[in-house]
Amino acid sequence: MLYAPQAERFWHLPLDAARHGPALDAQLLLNLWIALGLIALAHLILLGGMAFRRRPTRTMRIRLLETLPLLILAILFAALGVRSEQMWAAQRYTGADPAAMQVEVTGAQFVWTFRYPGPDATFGVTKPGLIAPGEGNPLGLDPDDRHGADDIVSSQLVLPAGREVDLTLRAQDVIHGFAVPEMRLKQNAVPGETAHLHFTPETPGEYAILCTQVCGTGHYRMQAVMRVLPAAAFDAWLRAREQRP
Ligand SMILES: [Cu+2]
Repeated sequence: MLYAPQAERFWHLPLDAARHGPALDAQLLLNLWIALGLIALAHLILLGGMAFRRRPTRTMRIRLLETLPLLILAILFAALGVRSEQMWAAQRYTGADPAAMQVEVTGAQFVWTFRYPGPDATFGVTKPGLIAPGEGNPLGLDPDDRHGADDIVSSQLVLPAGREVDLTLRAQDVIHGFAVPEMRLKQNAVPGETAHLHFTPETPGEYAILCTQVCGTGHYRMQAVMRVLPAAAFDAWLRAREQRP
C-alpha cells in the first residue's frame, strides 16, 4: 500500500497536519515507486543487452520494441505531471471557500507578521510610508482608515483546527518563501504582489513557519510559529485579541 492513514509519521515525512497533506504524500510516494521500478527495469535491460549481444539488425520488431516503451513512458510522466500540477493548483488557484477565514501574511527582513481583519471582516489600508516596526506599526496601517482600527496584528499565526483558511501573502522588501512542512505548504511572497494560499489545518499543535528564500543576512532566523488550536480555544484567543485596545 502506498499510503497508510497517518496517525504516525510515514516514511520520514513530517507529520501530516493539513487536510490536503495525505493526498500529496501519496502522490510523492507513487512518483518514487515508479522511479524505483523504472531504474530497476532500465538496469535489467542494460544487463540483458550486455549478456545477449548480437549483430545489430534493425527489424521492424526491434523498432517497435524501442518506440513503444518510450511512448508509454512519455504518457506516464505527462499524467504524473498533470496530476501534481492539479494538486498544487488546488491550494493556490482554485479559490478558497467564501466562508474561509482570512489572514494576511507579510514577510519582511527578517520577520513574519500576521494580520486578521477583526470584527468588521475587512482589512484596513496599509501604506509603505507608514511602516514603522519600532513604533508598533510593522505593516504601515493607516490610522485614518476605519477598517484598520479593529485589525489584529500578531507575531504568531494562530488558526482554528478544521476550518479553511485563506492566506494572502505579501512581502515588504525582497522575495520571502512561506513554508510550513507539516501543512505541506510552500509559496513565495513577492514584493508588489499578493499570492493566495488556502488550506484546512486539522491537527492542533505548534508548527514552524520557515522562510525558504535566502532573503538576506538574517534569513537563518526568519522563523515564526503556527499555532493550531481547537475551535473553542481559537475563539477565546480571537476574542481576547479583539478586546485589546
Ligand atoms: Cu525571508
